[in-house]
Amino acid sequence: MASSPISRSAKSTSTPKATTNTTTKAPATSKPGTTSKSQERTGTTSKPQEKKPRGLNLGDAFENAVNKAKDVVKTVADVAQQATKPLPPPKPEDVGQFLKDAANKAKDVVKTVVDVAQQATKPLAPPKPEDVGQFLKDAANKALDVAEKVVGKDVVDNVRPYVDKPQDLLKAGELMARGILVVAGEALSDKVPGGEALKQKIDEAMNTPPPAAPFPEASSLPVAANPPDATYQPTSGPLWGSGPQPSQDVKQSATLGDCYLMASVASLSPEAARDMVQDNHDGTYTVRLYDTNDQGKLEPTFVRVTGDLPTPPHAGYDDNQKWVAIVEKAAAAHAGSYSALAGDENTTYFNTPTLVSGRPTVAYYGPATGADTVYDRIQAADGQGRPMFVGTFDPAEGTYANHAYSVLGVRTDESGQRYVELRNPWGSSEPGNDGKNDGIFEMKLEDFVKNFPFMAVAGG
Ligand SMILES: [Ca+2]
Repeated sequence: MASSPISRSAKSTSTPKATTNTTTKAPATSKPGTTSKSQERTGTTSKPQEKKPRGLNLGDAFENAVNKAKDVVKTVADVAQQATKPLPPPKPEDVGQFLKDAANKAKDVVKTVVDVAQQATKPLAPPKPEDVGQFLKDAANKALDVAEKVVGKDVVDNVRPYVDKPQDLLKAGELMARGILVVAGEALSDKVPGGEALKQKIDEAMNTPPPAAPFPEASSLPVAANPPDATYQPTSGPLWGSGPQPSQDVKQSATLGDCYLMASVASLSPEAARDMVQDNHDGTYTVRLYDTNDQGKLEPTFVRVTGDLPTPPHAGYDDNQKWVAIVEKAAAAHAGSYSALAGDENTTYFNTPTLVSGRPTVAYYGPATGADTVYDRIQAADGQGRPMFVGTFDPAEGTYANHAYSVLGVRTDESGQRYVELRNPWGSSEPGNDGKNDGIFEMKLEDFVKNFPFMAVAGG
């Protein structure tokens, strides 16, 4: 089980195979902001985990389990405190920071629960491991009692069955994390004090355009160094070709697991895509991204890159257009490396709709948010060209596990059946047979909520 819902790269495309150096995880050393994010996350993790010798005796195991269980309760209690503390007067830009904090804490919960699960499932010697199992079960139930006050009974009820199966606590941790992300969504509104205010902030954020951000003169921007974890070749093709058509142009390759970024880019409107890249006509391009600064305020950042692109390619490009590969290169330069874009535990992947649109990202847990709200939110976001993606954990209905898909829109047919339109960022490999293997496919709304419980939407 992967720790991230979205880390899969394309299995098979027309692009060359990955080489070792392009997929090796590299530390993001050249971008202080990226480093500090992972440090923050590490810093909020409850306590350093002790290295344990082989052949634990029950006393040590029990004591460790108690400590870990306490950490679970403490972490969940921290989340509860964070979620229920009085909210300041509405400022849409603060929502992004709140989401980031909530998600980081959720990740900490997952990590702690995973640690507990590992402790619970590894063979214990000497006897009576069932005592430890029972203790862990009780501890998990206590933690869930706390979580229930934060995210609501309906969410926690999804998790409780896993408590009886310690080997599935990892799954429980993931579910809980996704549930806690609902704290940043609408399910919070009628469950905890301050929820209604947060919902208002989300509504405001949804309707607030990104900050105005005209491109600066190219000559005023330094040219960013090529991200270090690729080899490059010069390119001469046009930036746009006949496009942009994001839902056709994006072709995630087999060489990089940045599906969440590619899925977000593919769900941009053509106008938004054209508006985020400027051809400087000197062999360089300026890409406008958005990130939060040290004060948690969302602001534009302009990254100027050359037209040299990785070989073998990451995002696909050809002689007709290369804007997607340019955006990907700028995002990699911003993150410090291409590998920093891959969906691993050091990636704030859910925030990519914000990165490319300038709007705060709201994460939904569909089963708790409800199909009607999910439908309405997709429809509203699509109408405003706001990017969205969904992440999978398990393979279902012909989709891949640990992968991100663009959400392109919704429709209702004559019989009242509602559908969601999705796209695999590979630009191929879709479930069903709609006559065109372009990655775009439809799914019934009820199946969508079931199969894609986690949805990230720019601006909610
Ligand atoms: Ca299709």
